[in-house]
Amino acid sequence: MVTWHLMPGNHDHLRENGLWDRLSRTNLPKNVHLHTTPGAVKIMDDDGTPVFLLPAPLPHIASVDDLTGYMDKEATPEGAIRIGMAHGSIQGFGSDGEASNYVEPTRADTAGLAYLAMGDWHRQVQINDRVWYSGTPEPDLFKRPPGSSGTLCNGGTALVVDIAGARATPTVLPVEAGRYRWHQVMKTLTEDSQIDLLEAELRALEPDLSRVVLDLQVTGTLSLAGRKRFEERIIHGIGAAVCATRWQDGGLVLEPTEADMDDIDRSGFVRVAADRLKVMADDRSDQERARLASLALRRLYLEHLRQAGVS
Ligand SMILES: [Mn+2]
Repeated sequence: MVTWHLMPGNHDHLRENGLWDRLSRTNLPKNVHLHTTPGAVKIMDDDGTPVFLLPAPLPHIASVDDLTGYMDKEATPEGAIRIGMAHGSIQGFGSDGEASNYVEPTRADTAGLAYLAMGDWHRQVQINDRVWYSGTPEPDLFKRPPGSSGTLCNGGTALVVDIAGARATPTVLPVEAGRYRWHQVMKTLTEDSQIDLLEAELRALEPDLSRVVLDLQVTGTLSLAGRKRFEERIIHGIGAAVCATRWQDGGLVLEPTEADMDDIDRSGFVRVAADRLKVMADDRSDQERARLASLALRRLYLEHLRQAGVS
């Protein structure tokens, strides 16, 4: 059975009558342990070697002091395996808006820790041989790893850490833990034919599309026929295949072609109206009017296809 050691972080920090008080009053399963105060706690014996956990729980959302500082002087029996647990930022590592609750990157060495388990950053990051961020077990935001050219977002991972002895270098094995796979796809469409390519690309994101949570950001220009195809193949087709979606297609501009206009009508008053809408849609001097005209033109197009029995 897995034994769980839980500790307050910044978003669920310690406070009176808060989450942790409520948790401790419930009948927690025997294999769940809460660590709400700093200090070495013996958690097991490994063939006679005592194993101590040194947690650094967060008493506030943000602390100025390095809460792992106490570990340097915290006594444990000679030869004991010391495992630190902290939540915050190791400075000097991509402070992309995540830097708070600073933890000294050399803490594992100064405090004689076999391993320091870090939380807060959602992606998996190795700081050094003994200090890792495991990453969140499920992704929870559309954020791709820095420098990544792929579409997969952070999170959904865990670490299996094997500690052979008090000062042995731990063996760290990244494992996939997440049920869902979050992908962020950004695309510029300039030709209708690219819709089929985009569909193929999205269908190839994962072998099991029902695990995919998709953020699709599309910009570019499409004809009315292309826009219709985009709705059918991507928004409805892909939307039905994946678990959840976020569409951002506000940057997709409609550029009706002559064929689109002929599909609406070749002549007569409807065509006259469509032509006038097209002129308004192309006139960028009035953005709001252009947007409404474009919307109206799209609806007119779809309505006429529907009435003609094409769609
Ligand atoms: Mn956090």
